[in-house]
Amino acid sequence: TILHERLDGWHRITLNRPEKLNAFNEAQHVALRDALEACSADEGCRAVLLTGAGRGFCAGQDLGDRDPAKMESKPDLGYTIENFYNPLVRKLRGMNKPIVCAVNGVAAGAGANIALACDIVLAAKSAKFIQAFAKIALVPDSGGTWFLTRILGEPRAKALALTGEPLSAEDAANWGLIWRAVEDEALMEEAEALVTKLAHGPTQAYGLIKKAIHAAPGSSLDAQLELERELQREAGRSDDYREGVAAFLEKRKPVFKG
Ligand code: LHQ
Repeated sequence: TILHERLDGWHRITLNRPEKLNAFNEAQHVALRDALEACSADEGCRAVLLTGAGRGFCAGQDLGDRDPAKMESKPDLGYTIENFYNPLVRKLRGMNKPIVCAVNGVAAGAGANIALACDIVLAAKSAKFIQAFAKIALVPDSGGTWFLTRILGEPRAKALALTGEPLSAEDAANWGLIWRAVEDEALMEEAEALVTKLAHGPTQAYGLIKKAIHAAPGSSLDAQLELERELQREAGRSDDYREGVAAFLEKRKPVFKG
């Protein structure tokens, strides 16, 4: 259900059910969770690349898995959210190293919102982001209502969620929902270059940067200034800070150990 490659300083995780556009069943959830936990635990892993096999990134929940017509009682989707999607979004956001998402094709339903939970999102120009939920009478989940409203504001968030209309990668980039839309053929090369660069960066500082940025929308300026002070205190004690300054003064490239 997934491919997990341990590369030089970083790991690539590929959702791998291409015949279903990498829609999630429980096995894929468990495999992804295990892979992300392995990335967290591996000190040699300083960045993660998440992508999908085949022509799609992820079509959200595998709807074939749960045909309500075949169910005896009404389903409890809250169970699936609580046990699989919410922990996944928390894991992606909470990972103390950067996660790049290379959206290689359609990202629909929870698949779209899982991409948005990653730190830097690159998408192939042919990819589309679809809040498909309302089409099957559901509500955007996996943080969708939060990400869309925070990033785009109510008007666009509501229109995307209510209509389920696809958003092109280029519009997503122009709207500030993702980092960049790139030519399809260039996607993997660009994503690998980015994740390689991050894998050579000051990993601890990156973790602190994520923390600060995640806290910002819910904080007052005063609270955020205090948080920045504390995080800077921590960053300033790192070997990488010492190396960064030394390299600057010696006019050479820093060698960060993470
Ligand atoms: C699929 C799927 C899919 C199974 C394509 N499942 N097979 C949380 C908690 C619990 C329950 C419910 O949900 C959630 C969160 C959610 O994610 S809800 C949203 C679920 N996702 C969707 O509603 C998206 C459904 N898929 C689509 O609308 C289309 O497939 C998109 C727009 C993604 C792609 O369209 P096309 O490029 O035209 O491809 P296709 O529709 O022909 O799909 C290719 C194959 O993949 C096809 O199988 P087949 O055997 O006919 O070749 C699809 O049945 C299969 N597939 N998505 N979610």
